[in-house]
Amino acid sequence: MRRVAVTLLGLLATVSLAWGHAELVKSSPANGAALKQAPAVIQATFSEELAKASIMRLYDGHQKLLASGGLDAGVSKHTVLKIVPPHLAPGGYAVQWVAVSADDGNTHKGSFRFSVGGTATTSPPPLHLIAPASRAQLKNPVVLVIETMGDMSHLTMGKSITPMSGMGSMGSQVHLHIAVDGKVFMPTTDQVKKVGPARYEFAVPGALAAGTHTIKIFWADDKTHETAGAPQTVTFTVVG
Ligand SMILES: [Cu+2]
Repeated sequence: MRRVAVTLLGLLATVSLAWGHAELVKSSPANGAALKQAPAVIQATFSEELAKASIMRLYDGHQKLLASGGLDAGVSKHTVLKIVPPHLAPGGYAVQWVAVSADDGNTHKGSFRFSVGGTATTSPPPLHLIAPASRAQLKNPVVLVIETMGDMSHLTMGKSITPMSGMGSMGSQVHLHIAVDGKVFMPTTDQVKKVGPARYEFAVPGALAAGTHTIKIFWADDKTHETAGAPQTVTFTVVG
């Protein structure tokens, strides 16, 4: 008698969904998704309420565990598993989930995959040195004109001190380096003046001695500060 009542309640609660099996309804990213930017959050929605023991794990392309997560506390119905991943570099990822049904403890496993970036979207935007012209004869101060379609406010060291840094720098992993005769400057956002739709000026600090100088500009990796894009080099002469 009691058993029948419980079963009926269960049926009512789960409506027409499969009994005792939490099925994956949808995920974000979707299975097979090719994302331009790394996801800030990974979520999987199931067909029924899950027990706390449910877990979801994120692996990189080398099967290395990157992060794990459980029930999404932000969703009142316990049907969503969530992972807040670290920043994901371009590559392929797999998410494995173990869904434990809240009602009967049945376990169901599965996985989905997605990828981040492609060469076209994750390599830094092209960088061009418009001025000084090669072999130009200049006077101090030497002002560089740089052309890039990239948003310089997200591509300079200054991004780390803006309040929106976490969001702003999400898609970029590089910052501008300017090497003057081998001495590297990492301009902050306010040291790179926007002078056109895709043009920026940078005034070389101090006065350069009369003679020949070489300037190299390039994107550098945010973590290693190593060259992350093709450098642009110009050699010019400062006349006294
Ligand atoms: Cu740097």
